[in-house]
Amino acid sequence: MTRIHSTALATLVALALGSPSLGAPPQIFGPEIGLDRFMGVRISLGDLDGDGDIDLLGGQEALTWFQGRGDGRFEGRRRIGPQDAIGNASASYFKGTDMDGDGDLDVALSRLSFHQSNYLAWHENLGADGFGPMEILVQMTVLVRATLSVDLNGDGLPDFVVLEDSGRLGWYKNLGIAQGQSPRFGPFRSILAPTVGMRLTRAGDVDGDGDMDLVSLRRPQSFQPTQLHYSENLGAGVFAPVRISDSASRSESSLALADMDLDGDCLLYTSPSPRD
Ligand SMILES: [Ca+2]
Ligand SMILES: [Ca+2]
Ligand SMILES: [Ca+2]
Ligand SMILES: [Ca+2]
Repeated sequence: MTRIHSTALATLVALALGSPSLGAPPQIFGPEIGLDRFMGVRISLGDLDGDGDIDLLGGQEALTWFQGRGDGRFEGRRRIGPQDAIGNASASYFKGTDMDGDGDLDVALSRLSFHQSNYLAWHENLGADGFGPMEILVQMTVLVRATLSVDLNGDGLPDFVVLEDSGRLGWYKNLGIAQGQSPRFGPFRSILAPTVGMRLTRAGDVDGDGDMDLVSLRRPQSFQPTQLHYSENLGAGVFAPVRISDSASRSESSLALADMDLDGDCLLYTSPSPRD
């Protein structure tokens, strides 16, 4: 993996190219701890039951979660949502996040398909009663490549970021919740015009000013190098014109933004395509 500091796009781009000054990453993780009885390919972490330790949300045939024991191990596989409700199988994206602002982690998810309708949805956290049935929040009429749940306007309510198949990037604002109802969402707000070759988008406070910015991975053609598209959040979900790194020397297939060393910097991690 390539580790990229976030303080300036120039730095970000330089490090994406594999700057020799980077050196080896610090050894910060202990030995691997196995997860029994779980074959899911994607996970999300969060304190779903509010007991102070991290639980594990995983996607397999349906969304399930494991209660954290507080020692890095997990137990008690449980399904998200009732057995007889509309299924969340094949969720393309899922994350434990407080969609309704009541203090507990709900599950935000999306389902993306070339053959069926695309939607953004949630399962409400009902406390001791588990999670409610899946409820669709936004029905989308275009093909969508990727989604994220993140608060872009700083009001404490997670919004949805959507990267459409056309390469158009935008977001749906979480308008909050009326008593006993699901969160309402505003109309699509465009951030980037349709752009060929957009692959995925990640969110993080790249410039350290307290709001969530967006970094997207673009590969215009299969034989061309990858670009990073940086969209700076100017506040309240208004974005500056995109800034592009156009000189990546190799292809990248994945991207993550996180403060892994907890020093307040948002770091950007990329990894090359397995074919390169
Ligand atoms: Ca927990
Ligand atoms: Ca909640
Ligand atoms: Ca918000
Ligand atoms: Ca920011």
